[in-house]
Amino acid sequence: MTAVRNLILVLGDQLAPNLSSLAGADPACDLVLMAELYDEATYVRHHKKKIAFIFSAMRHFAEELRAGGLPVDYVRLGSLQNQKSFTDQIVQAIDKHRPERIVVTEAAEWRVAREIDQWRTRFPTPLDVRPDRRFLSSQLEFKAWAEGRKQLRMEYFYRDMRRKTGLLMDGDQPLGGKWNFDSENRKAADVDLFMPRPRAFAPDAITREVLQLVAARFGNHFGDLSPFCFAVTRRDAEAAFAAFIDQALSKFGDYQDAMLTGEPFLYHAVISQYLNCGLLDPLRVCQQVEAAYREGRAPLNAAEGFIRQIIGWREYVRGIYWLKMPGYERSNFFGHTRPVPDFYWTGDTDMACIRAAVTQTKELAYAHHIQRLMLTGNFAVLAGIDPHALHEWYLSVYADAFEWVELPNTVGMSQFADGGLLASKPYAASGAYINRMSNYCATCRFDVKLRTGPTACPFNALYWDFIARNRDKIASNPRMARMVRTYDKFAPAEQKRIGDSARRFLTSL
Ligand code: FAD
Ligand code: DLZ
Ligand code: SF4
Repeated sequence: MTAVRNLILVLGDQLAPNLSSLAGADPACDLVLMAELYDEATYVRHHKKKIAFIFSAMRHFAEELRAGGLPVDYVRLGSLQNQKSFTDQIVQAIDKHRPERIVVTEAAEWRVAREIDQWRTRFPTPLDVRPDRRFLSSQLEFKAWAEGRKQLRMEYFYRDMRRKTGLLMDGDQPLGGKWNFDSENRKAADVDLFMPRPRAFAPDAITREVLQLVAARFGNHFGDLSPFCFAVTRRDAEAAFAAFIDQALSKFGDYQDAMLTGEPFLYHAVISQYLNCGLLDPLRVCQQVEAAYREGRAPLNAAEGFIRQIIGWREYVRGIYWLKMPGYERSNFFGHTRPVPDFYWTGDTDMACIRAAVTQTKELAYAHHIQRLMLTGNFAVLAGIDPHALHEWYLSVYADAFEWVELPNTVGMSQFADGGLLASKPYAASGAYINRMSNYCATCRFDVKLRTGPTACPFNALYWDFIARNRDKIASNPRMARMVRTYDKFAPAEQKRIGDSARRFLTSL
């Protein structure tokens, strides 16, 4: 190639052939640039498996583009051409290729979008930033939806998305007569000998090379590198999703909130890492789930529950992120300051539920939603952990963690640090909830039935202490007022025991 017309920068979470930056790309004069960057792998110390997943998926995507005829300048980490950051890499590429224009699909994260925006004034080369059409609601559409509303409740946004996509609709009415079947999705799981497992893929030569690179360069990051079982191509990610539809979707709804010892996946899809980096398309997976429902392969509560997570929650948290950034990442409604405890990294705690969540996070770079929300998230809000430090923890430990989706889930949903913009009440719960939804307590050193004392489940005293500590902030919330009244009915001696138990436990952290 002689003169480059468009230099198309494809980011590590943009591995989709229908990407807006690739539309109209001409193999004769356009060039794709992809780069494995030290700064991106370390701005938080990502789980080793997450780095390996992204690098390997990037390398496979570059091969896919080349097979389709597009030339790709793929810069491997540690190669001579390799720079530390997106900006340094672009400086070098402008110098090397002298493109007429730089084309990129808008970055999903505010940090990267801002970095790219600065190129407009820094470089004479024109910059064409295109919208990310993989999302069903654009940033502008969400802002228009949010404008003038007192409360930004997901449910109303979700109904609009159902109407917009036509998913599970019967004319202008929801199929089955109801928009939301969540009340049917709260069963506790039973031990099931036929529990499905997500499809596992043996590493090919490309992945094996990446695994060696990650072991050598990021060996001191959190998490186990092997076994590595993720899909790293579109074809395999689609096969993993097809297996979910066949084997797990029908129970997805019923057991969405359940937790079970030794069962890290239950009936979850385990596809967020594929959706978030572009290997799976959000609308397409929802259409496949609707088709499974219409063919009688899944009940409505499962199909609706699944589709709501994607066109509802996933789109909604992205909208909130772009509405509130920058600044949202420093929200701290309760003024919490405690550091993230060491056992969030080691799993070394007597609390069986937290130990299970952290251990599987270390092994798999995965925990399902209720483990994130009601175990590690719930513990953090009760223990008063700094939401920003916790946000960095979630952002680094999960293979699916990108700030646009992780931050609102952590700061808004799980920590209530935005004061109730996203969630209508804090997701704070005592041990009784965990005991109802899981079997962790059966093997725990602590007694879930006890409220105070050295053998009592720590969630119990922490829960009531949280209510007492934050009464001024939560008493006016209709969904929390009852808990404040219940605390007020405890005898003063019990209130003192609760405070002492909570303090003793927190001091021991
Ligand atoms: P399933 O339970 O099978 O759900 C199907 C899909 O729905 C998921 O793949 C995901 O794309 C979407 N989804 C479900 N719940 C949510 C949600 N609350 N927000 C956005 N999408 C959702 N999800 C991420 O993708 N990245 C994150 O970094 C992330 N961080 C989180 C941090 C906290 C504190 C909490 C409480 C939740 C977080 N989530 C995050 C949301 C959710 O936990 C994961 O999407 C889900 O566990 C992924 O597993 P799965 O694919 O098996 O999901
Ligand atoms: C998360 C990540 C990692 C670990 N590595 C890279 C990389 O080397 N190159 C790249 O282009 N993107 C990477 N990413 C994704 C980015 O950090 C970032 O999340 C997205 O570009 C979204 O803005
Ligand atoms: Fe967790 Fe408490 Fe149950 Fe132990 S007793 S598993 S700490 S909820």
